[in-house]
This record gives sequence, C-alpha cells and structure tokens, in this order.
Amino acid sequence: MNWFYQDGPELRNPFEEDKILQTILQTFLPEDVYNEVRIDLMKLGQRVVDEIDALGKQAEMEEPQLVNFDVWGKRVDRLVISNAWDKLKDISAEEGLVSIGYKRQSGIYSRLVQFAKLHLFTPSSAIYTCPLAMTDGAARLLELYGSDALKEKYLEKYISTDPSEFFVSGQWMTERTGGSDLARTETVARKVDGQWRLFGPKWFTSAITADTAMTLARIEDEVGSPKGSRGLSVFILEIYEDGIPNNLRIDRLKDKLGTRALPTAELELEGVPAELVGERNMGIKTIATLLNITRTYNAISAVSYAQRAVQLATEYASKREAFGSKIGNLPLHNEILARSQKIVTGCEYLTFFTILLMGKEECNEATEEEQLILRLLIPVIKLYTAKLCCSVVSEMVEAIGGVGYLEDSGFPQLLRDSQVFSIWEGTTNVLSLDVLRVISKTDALSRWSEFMSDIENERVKFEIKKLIATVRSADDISPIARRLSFSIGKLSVASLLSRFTKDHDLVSFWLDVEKIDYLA
Ligand code: MFK
Repeated sequence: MNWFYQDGPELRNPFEEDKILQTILQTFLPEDVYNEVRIDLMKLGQRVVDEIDALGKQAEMEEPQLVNFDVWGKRVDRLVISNAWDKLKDISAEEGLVSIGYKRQSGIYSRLVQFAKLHLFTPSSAIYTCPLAMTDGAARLLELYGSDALKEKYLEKYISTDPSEFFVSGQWMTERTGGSDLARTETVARKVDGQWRLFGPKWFTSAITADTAMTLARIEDEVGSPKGSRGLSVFILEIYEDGIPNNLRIDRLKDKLGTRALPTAELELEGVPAELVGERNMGIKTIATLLNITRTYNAISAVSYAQRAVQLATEYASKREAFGSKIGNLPLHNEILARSQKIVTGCEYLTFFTILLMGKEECNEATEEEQLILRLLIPVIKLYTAKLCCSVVSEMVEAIGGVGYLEDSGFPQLLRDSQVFSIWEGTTNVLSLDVLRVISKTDALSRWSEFMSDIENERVKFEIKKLIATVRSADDISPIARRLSFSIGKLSVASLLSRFTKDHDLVSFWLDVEKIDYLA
C-alpha cells in the first residue's frame, strides 16, 4: 500500500529566503559594502543549513548538567556541557559575531553587518546569542570605561576571531531580591590584601560556562558606599581558575521553560577576586551601556525567531495540501501568513534602523538628534519586538497544525525561547519606565517626532502629532508609559516603512494594528 506521508518544512538558506533583510541592507548600506557583505551572508546562511542548525538541535537535546559533588563527597561544581555548545562558541568566533562590531572594517555600517549575521545565526544556535550579547556588552563597557590594563587583558579576547583565544562574558545582576530593582543588591566588594573580593548571592547567571563576568556589588571599605542603586559599582571577574570555580559555588542550574541549552545558574560568591570597572558607585550608569547592547541583541533575536517561524510555515504551506489545494493558497491561511510576514517586516525595519544609529554613534558620527533617537528606540525595540514576535511564533506553531505542537518538529523550542525575550534584560514594564526616563530627562521625544514626521504620509504625521499632544497634556504619564512605548514602536515602524519602502498598504496595515490581534 502507498500510504500518505507529509514532508515537513525545510530550512533553506535564511539569507537567501529573507528578501526583507536583503532590501534593508541594500537600502542602508553603500553598494560596495552590500556587495561584499552579501557573499559573507550567503555563506553563513548556508553554514546555518549545513552545520549550525544541527549543532543547535544537539545542544538542546544534551542539556547542561551540574555535578556538585564527586563520589567522595568533595564539592566540585563541575558542569557537563554538550560538545555542540562548545562548537557554537568556536563558530561564533570564526564568524566574527562579536568582533565585526569592534574591528569596524565597514565603519559606521559594521554593526549592521554584524547584526545581519546574528539574525541568521540566532534561531539555529540554541540561543548561543545570549552569551554573545553579554560578551558584546562587556566589550563595549571596557571600550568606554576600562583601564588600558583591563582592555589588554580582556577586550582583545572578547573580540577575537580565533576560537582558541575567544573569551565569553556573563553578566550577573539579578539576585534573590529580583532583577528589576537593583538597588536591593546584596553582593559586597571587600578589599583583602589589596585585592577586591566579592561576597554574596547571584541568582540568575546565564552562560555560566563563560570565561568572565561583569557584575554589580556594593563596596565595603572605610569609605563605604551609599545605600540604594547609587552605591553600586561594576566589577569584572574570572569565573574559573584552572577549570575550577574560582572562590564561588554553583549551587544549582535553573530548570527553565526555554533556552534549555543555555546553562543558567544560582551562585554564591565566596571571595571571588574581581577588578573595578569604571568609577566607584556609578555601577548602574556604567552597566547601562552593557544593557543597551544586550537589549538590542534581544530585539534582533525576537525578530529572527519570528522570521524563522514564518519562513518555515510559508515553505510548509507551499507543499501541504488540504481541501484540494496547497494550504498556502487557502485565503484564510494565506492571510495569516501574510499578516505575520508584515509584522516581521516592520520589526526588521525598526530594529535594523536602530542598529544603523548605534553603528553611527559608536563611530562618533551620529548627530545629536540621532543619539537621542537611539537612546529612545533601544528600550522601544526591546519591548515591542519581544511582544509582537512572540505572538507571531505562537501563530506559526498553529499554522503547522498538530505537528507544530510536537517537540521534535522544532516549533515548541522556538515558542518557549520566544517567551523569554519579554522577560530577560528588563521586562516590558521596566523598559517602559526606561522610555519614561528618557522622555523626562531629554528632548528625545520631540527629536523623534520631528524625524519620524519628516515623511510624506499625512496619516502617520497626524498620529505622531496626536501622540505628542497626549503626552504634553497628561499630568502624569507614568500610568500610560507602556501604551506610550507601544505607540512609539508602532509609529516608528509606520514612519520608517513610509520613508524607506513607500508601500502604502503596508504602512496602513501598521497604523491599523493597535495590537496584533490574531484572534480575529
Ligand atoms: C538566561 C535565562 C533567563 C531566564 C529567564 C529570565 C530571568 C530573568 C533574569 C533577569 O533578571 S534579567 C533582568 C536584568 N535586569 C535588568 O535588565 C535591569 C532592569 N532594571 C532597570 O533597568 C532599572 O531601570 C534600573 C536598574 C536601571 C533602575 O535603577 P535606578 O538606579 O533606579 O535608575 P536611575 O536612578 O533612574 O538611573 C541611574 C543612572 O543610570 C541615571 O543616570 P544619571 O545619574 O546621569 O541621571 C540613568 O539615566 C542611567 N540609566 C539607567 N538606565 C539607562 C541609563 N542610561 C542609559 N541607558 C539606560 N538604559
């Protein structure tokens, strides 16, 4: 008997498939840079299909384990990690996934090139992008605030393309008191024989396989530190010495909903040697540099997950038959795929535009207006793409049908991981409060409105005007901070699409989407 068997969705070269990414890069990059980069992106896209995707899946299957004691009862805190996870680290170095942003061979466009590569890599990488995000943030922090000695010791390693030299950094902020209100940090830094040593709990430390970590602590010495967040300082430390945890205990690995290949630990620091980075008691302001980088990674990760889910569901719809037709030709199914693609398209434009500004700022070529818009857009892209992309991924699981709900289809992993994007690196509310911080302290909203209104589309201009009027007339905007942030996200997308694509239908779609309502 010839029974029917359905072919599953096929992963194709994600660069070749992502026409929007190609158009965005052609729009934002000079022609010679694009032509050069295109070759590298095609190659990486093929490597994703041929090698990286299988490594990501293997790392997901072989979850990290922690062995706290040896057979004799001695505390060892040894991690057992998939070889695939280590290989993903090597590939990250070889592909320059951090270094491109710092070698700056494409000048102000280097960040765009780097993040385009991250966009292809991320959904196949078992979220190895998380350690890369923290490493990138640590590199920027050292570039801006590190002493020459620290730069020499660590920066070169963070941005190395040689896997045997490449260092990865973690970022430890969250304690049992929480990850949002860092003023309650309990970790202390004490000078012992001229060496800073850290003592205290760190409760969500991602990528505990990292070589170093940036962390916050309150200095305890004869001078002392103020209470609250103004008394925190940033320290850098090496997690292992000769492969053994260096004056710290790894108490437990977290049992997380998603990001399961990523080892996230609970730690007790027991005098780990550390070095101060930047000014004492300026910890929050200093580490904000790192956060702004990791939040940008968060946005590109959310977009890349959603893009991957749409690509796979669209490919599947081109071969799956039901009711006498390919399901991609069924109007309702087609409508959902098209709507999802439009959401991804808007989020891709917004995120890559922000990255373009980031590249300019880091090369000291951003105007004052661009710097302010960048500061405003980073929390906006983080919170906005996290929410939208998670709903897109959820809808694409449904588009695959029952098999999309099965573990080995790969879709549950995309969905589980997507859920973290609105939590780590600051929740939607915390990010909305950051938007408020920017608006109340700077002229960013007016500058944003001027820039985003400099287009032909009258409807977008009108909506921006209305938004500004609402903000100006409110006695207290904190209760509407979240709604305001979403509106800035939506209107930024509409304006950028109007400016760069002239696709009026797409702009109208975005203007009419108050929230992406898949229920109807
Ligand atoms: C891996 C497995 C994951 C599993 C699931 C997820 C687990 C979750 C793990 C986590 O917990 S992730 C959460 C990580 N935590 C964060 O991202 C921090 C979230 N909290 C914030 O961002 C708060 O807004 C903040 C800690 C910054 C509030 O602190 P403060 O001290 O009340 O802020 P304040 O006084 O407004 O700002 C201090 C200075 O920093 C100000 O500068 P000035 O002194 O010059 O005025 C601010 O302008 C500046 N600042 C704050 N945020 C900034 C910034 N500057 C630039 N960019 C920013 N984003």
